[in-house]
Amino acid sequence: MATTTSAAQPANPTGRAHPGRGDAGAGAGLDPAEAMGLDELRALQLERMRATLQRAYEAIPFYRKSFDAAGTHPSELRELADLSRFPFTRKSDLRDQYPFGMFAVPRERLARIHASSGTTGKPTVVGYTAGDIEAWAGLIGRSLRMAGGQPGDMIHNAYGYGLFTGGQGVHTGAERSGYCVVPISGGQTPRQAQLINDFRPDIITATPTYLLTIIDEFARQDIDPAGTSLRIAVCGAEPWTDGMRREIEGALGVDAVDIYGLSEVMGPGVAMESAETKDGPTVWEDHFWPEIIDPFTGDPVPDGEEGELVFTSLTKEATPVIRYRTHDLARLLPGTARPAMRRMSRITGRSDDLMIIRGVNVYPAQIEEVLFEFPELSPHFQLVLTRPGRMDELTVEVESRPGAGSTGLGDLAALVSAAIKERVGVTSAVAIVEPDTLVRSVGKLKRIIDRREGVR
Ligand code: DLL
Repeated sequence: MATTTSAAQPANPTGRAHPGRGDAGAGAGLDPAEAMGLDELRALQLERMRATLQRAYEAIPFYRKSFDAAGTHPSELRELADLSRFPFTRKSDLRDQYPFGMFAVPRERLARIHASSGTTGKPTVVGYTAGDIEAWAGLIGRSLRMAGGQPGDMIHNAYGYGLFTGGQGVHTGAERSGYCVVPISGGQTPRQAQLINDFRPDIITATPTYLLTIIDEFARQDIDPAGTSLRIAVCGAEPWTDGMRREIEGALGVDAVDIYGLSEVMGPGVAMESAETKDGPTVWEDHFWPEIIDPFTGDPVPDGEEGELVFTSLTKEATPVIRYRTHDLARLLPGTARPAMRRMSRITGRSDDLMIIRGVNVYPAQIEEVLFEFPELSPHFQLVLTRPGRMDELTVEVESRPGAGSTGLGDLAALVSAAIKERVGVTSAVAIVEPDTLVRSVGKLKRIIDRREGVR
């Protein structure tokens, strides 16, 4: 499948060491599962997978029906590889079971409900028992430690609060792990900059594009972003590239690390990148079993090859998911920060963001990588799709950096367009616009503006 995005390379452009801080690595303070050897981990996963399949089959009519229809039964799982005999779960299945049809526990055992917004139709609803919340909190605690945090640190939490799992998920986990949380949520950007300046937090949690918006706001308030108290940025909830990492690290003087998750599987903290290795998120495999499949045939593909990420929850009580298709494209890589647990590459893209321009598959992250090679261009861009005739056309609208001037921008646009053609293979028009003219992110940014009549 078409992609040019490479795995994250180890990078520490700030070169800042944090004596006495940081991920404990192979040392003290790890959860026992983080330090397990491969055999022990596989045995735990098999035991948990069996129990999950059994519970799903007994308690959720949807799973009983789908296993029966596929001619499988939980007793057929003798080894982990047998999971491939079980059917996938799709987002549409969760929608069809709206609101509580995927719940394995009675209403009275639920401690919380989240839901994904979903741009069309009904939201997907997920539930958590008190035990699920505790497990999630533990994974957030682990993830923050992996990012270089430690109890006592203050977290400025700019993920949105509400039905979205980002804000509340990070909040509960951080609080229970001994951190002090500032629950600012997304939006009110002038106030975000002011509070970071005044409260002096150690860690910021935000989508990478919203963090860019906050960085711009510092400039507007004459605050030097590199002079803030922040040491760590925990960014996720949308695709981002190493170019974006360098931008954020360079502007704020932080370690910027990648946190991955999705509401159907839990929320933030399904996988987390180590600040020491910066080589892609480690999947917390004692709680989630990852697979990569060919998105067209559904066949498993070997580790190291790109395909669609699929997760089976191993411990979830309220809404266990079996072989949930994420639509996220990634590769599974050998463990580094936690040797027995596999890493995932950065998400190359999700099928919802796939643009097919004159037969060429393009994801926004591929364009982002190219744009970061031009120092005159800011990280603010959007992709506009039009269909003036019979063919789709792509226009890359990108802001110049403040101070880049406006002379020669026409030549630059032609160079950028040529670079995109060469690296991504797609023909695009490039429009370089004035600083501060494109819409800013307050959470997950909508990169693609679809102006094609009658499409979608
Ligand atoms: O975005 C959960 C989350 C919150 C993750 C805060 C990280 C930080 P959903 O709203 O259900 O949940 O969206 C899940 O977002 O399938 C990916 O397409 C995308 N996504 C999440 N994390 C990353 C990441 C939350 N680190 C969907 N890189 C997923 C790329 C990500 N894409």
